[in-house]
Amino acid sequence: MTTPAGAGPGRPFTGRRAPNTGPRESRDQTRTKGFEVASNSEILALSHALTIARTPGVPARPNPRVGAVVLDDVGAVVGVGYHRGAGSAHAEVDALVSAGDRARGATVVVSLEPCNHTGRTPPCAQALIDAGVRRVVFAQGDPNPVAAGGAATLAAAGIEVEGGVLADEAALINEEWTFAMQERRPFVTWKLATTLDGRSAAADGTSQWITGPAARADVHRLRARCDAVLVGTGTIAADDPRLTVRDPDDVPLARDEQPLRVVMGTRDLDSQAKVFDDTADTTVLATHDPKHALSTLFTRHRQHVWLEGGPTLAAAFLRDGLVDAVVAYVAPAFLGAGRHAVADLGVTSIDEIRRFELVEATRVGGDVRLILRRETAMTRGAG
Ligand code: AOF
Ligand code: ZN
Repeated sequence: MTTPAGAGPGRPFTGRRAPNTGPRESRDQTRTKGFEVASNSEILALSHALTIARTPGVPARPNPRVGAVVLDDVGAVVGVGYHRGAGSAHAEVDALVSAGDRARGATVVVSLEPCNHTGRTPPCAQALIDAGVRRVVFAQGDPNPVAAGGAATLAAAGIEVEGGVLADEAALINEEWTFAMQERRPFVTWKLATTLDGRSAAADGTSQWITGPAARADVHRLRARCDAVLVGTGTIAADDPRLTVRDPDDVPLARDEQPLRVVMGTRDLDSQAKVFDDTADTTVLATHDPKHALSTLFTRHRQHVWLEGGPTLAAAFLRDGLVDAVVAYVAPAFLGAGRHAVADLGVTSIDEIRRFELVEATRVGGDVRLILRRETAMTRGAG
């Protein structure tokens, strides 16, 4: 199977471009007098912190991946730390522990603005103040309103603070988390498998299999990176899918590692449907409104929805502009009749076409996988 560039462990497969990295004012506010820019050793330490943040095996959700480095006054590394997942120490605290007494008077370089809140752990801003650090350099401003404000707290305590250094690179480490925090809804990736003539089932409704085994294994790999798999009630009735993440031998991941299965719509469901088995958690959202479904999922701490269909649900999301990325598996095959991959979008004229930006085209077994992103003002002008 082809492993695409940009889809290796630790990199969001959907992304190339950094999302916005928080309000501009918060960056300017955090700059204190006398130190206009980060030094070379700080920038080097920051890129080290970004690498540590991506330590393999660290979960990408629900918390961001964060790395930190402690430098003494000649720029030598005296401590490193990273966050290992919700409930464990934040990166700054992990690095302070590793530096011990050498943290006093030191510079702490961290990939995310230190938090200001008591969540699962106490506020890092206070921990940095208590440790007696002299200076803090961070990359991404914290887009999470619950935790933000650490830079101002540090500055008020007399600590030099520099923010926004390598901010775009840092935001890419936690792309979907950043998006969800900023937009107050999960990032949506729509997955479809289609023939060249845009069909996802034959005239009699059969759809297994349009794409080959490599593409199907790829779906499971990418599905595992999301925290919710969303389908409409129509898909449950038509296909009775399991919607779990399974390995190539069809063995499912442990239940607590499975994305939440979400069925939306108001049609009655058979309680014996496979989606209600105990391989993974399942929730039913009795709504047809994509916006409503996404805001409900956001309140349930979902940050990345994998939208699997069917055509009516996909059309509803497309019409509302709520598809952020598309993963399309295209089989070199034709059906000529049968269910379309997407239902009516209300487009009657070519100037209303729903166009995306093509990010990647990769051969996967005997099929092609296209990765598309929402078109932005920047890419529209680029031609
Ligand atoms: C992390 N790791 O290294 C930093 C974080 O409620 P909590 O304790 O889980 O805090 C989570 C929030 O804290 C997170 O959304 C982010 O805004 C902030 N900083 N979080 O998980 C870290 N520095
Ligand atoms: Zn923190």
